[in-house]
Amino acid sequence: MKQYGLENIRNLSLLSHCGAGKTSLAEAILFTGGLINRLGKVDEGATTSDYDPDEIKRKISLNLTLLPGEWQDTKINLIDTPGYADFVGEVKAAIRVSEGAVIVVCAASGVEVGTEQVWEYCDDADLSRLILVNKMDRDNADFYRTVEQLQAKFGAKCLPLQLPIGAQSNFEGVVDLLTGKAYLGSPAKEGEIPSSVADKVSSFREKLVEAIAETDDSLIEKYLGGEELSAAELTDGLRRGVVTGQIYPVLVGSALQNIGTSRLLDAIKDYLPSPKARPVDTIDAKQAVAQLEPSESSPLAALVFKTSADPYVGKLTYFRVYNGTIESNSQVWNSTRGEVERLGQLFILRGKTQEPVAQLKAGDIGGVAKLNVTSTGDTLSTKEKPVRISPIQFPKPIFAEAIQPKAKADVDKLSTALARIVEEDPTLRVRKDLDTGETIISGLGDTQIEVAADKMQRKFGVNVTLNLPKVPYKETITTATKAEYKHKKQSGGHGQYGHVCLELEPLPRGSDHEFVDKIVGGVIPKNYIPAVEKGVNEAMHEGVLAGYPVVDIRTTLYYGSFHPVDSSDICFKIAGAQALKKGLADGNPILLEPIVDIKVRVPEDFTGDIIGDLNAKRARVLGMNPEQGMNVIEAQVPQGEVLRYAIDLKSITQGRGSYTVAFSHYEEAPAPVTQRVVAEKQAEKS
Ligand SMILES: Nc1nc2c(ncn2[C@@H]2O[C@H](COP(=O)(O)OP(=O)(O)OP(=O)(O)O)[C@@H](O)[C@H]2O)c(=O)[nH]1
Ligand SMILES: [Mg+2]
Repeated sequence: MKQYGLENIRNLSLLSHCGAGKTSLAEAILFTGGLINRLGKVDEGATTSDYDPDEIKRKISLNLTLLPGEWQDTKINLIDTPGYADFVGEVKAAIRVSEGAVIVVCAASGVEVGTEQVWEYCDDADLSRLILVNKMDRDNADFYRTVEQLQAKFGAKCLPLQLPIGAQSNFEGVVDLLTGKAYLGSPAKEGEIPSSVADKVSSFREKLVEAIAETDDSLIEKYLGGEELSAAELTDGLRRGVVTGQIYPVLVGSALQNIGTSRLLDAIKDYLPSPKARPVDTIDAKQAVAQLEPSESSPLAALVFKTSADPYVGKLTYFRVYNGTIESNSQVWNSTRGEVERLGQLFILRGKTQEPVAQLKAGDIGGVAKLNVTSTGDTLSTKEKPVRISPIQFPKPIFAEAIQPKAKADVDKLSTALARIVEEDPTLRVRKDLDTGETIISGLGDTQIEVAADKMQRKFGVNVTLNLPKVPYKETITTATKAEYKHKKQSGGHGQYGHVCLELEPLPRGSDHEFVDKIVGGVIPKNYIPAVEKGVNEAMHEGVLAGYPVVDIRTTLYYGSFHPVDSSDICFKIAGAQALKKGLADGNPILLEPIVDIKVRVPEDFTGDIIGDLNAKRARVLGMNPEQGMNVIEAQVPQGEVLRYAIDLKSITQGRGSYTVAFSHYEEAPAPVTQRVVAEKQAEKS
């Protein structure tokens, strides 16, 4: 593939609700551009974009895929993205390196939750948009109904640039309102507009021309004066309208039948902005934001937006060049880390294929293998001008599972595999829970974590099981109590002797544990006191109720005795531990459960359902704040009730809600919870 200048590149993401046909459309685009000679199908696991074995298995996209192509002297860097909500991290990364987007909408399902979501992301990133109403060949497909929905949701700026010829099993082609021509069949043949759509054409063309005229003062004057706008004026005006976000042209087609694809490519080339139109934000050491004008002659500035782990090739790094040129077999400066990075051969990536290139210039996207210091979000630049491009904002994890190696052989490999998986997906985190001892993997949903587990198996040969994390319960006592323990053994020669008396008192929640030494008159010599404390502290790790750590207690050592020959540290440690256990059993122990602060953000009409569900989960609703058609509900809820909240919320709101949780405090668990937890612990033991 030849080198293209800034003006002749289009970087764009395909975005939609899941299953609207992005991957099929990408395949049709590659086929139409002559890059593949067979139109692969998602259902047969044969597309260029969904090449990953996990994608083939699930028949959905899981990763962003680069699919560069050429169309009439323009390089089109197409990025296919997943529609499934768990993989929104990939969507965010793709959007970050795009100037434009094609929003794909299913002609039968219309505007869906995912459509609204990607629209919001495009608003945030200020992306220019084309809308493609896809699947016009499907039963129940309706272009005009879909356009009405688009306008109702996203405004009158969503204006048809094309109209369909026929629909459902009679869908034959598209009419372009600006060229005034029909494009029929696949590959498209130009023809006259059929009489069946002719009357619609003039009214929709009028609306579009008016909107184009409104993008420019001289055009609107001409238009209002009754003059015809020239073809060039219309194209230029529409480009201006798209680039500035004044117009979102609506196109139509069928990815599966490959109808409308070449006209879509024309529209991408003609109307979506080039990299030149979009300066990128940079930050300095003080986080101050500045803008970087895209230019081929400036020093290098490239953003790493994805890292993938290949068990054979190793690490593969995807980057987007904003300024200057990046060369194969060169050295660059990783300005995020402040370190030199050595580059090997650069590639253009298309699905799983890698085409070697000597260099890539500003505006373009490529990849390189086996980098040492670089990870996702880093900027590659020059040491002389070490700019840092604002990194991608990834969503924070909300759903956690405990991950365990299946067999002994998996134990050693687990941590390396986890590290690689997390490097590949910045929306996944791994941590060790110090209370429960479990390794916790967290992300955006259960499917994402299952896919990660599959990947660990396939790529790194590690078999794991996933479970909901254990709830870190704690125990305490409710009444003050005294306990005595004498550890005494006389077995031949040297005996053992340690004797302590403890007083246990409950403390307020959140006090943890205090140990007080009130020994007077040396009834226990000073040098044995630390051993008693150690014994007490160790025994606190495991309560008498269900084996959970004990907190919120003051333990006072007030009396005891010793033996001049038989006493030792170990004897006093045992005595301390045993006395504590006795005291705990006598102090009316209770179970404490962790309570989290939860903030749920949902469209207003779901408020009632959300509150009902939270009440059923024993939550205390603290307040509600309306925020632009959304309602933010704040509550406190036992952690054990919301381990699966990511899944529950998705099903209550069809994916329209989001939430955050943060640990708040511990509270006494109600009797049924205590009984269940104690029974579970006993079952575990026996
Ligand atoms: N009838 C019809 N079916 C289509 C069309 N485009 C896609 N499909 C089917 O719709 C299903 C989903 O298509 P994909 O291309 O995987 O959709 P996607 O948007 O990439 O899906 P995700 O990546 O999972 O979000 C598949 O069964 C396709 O064969 C179309 O134009 N017409
Ligand atoms: Mg897909």
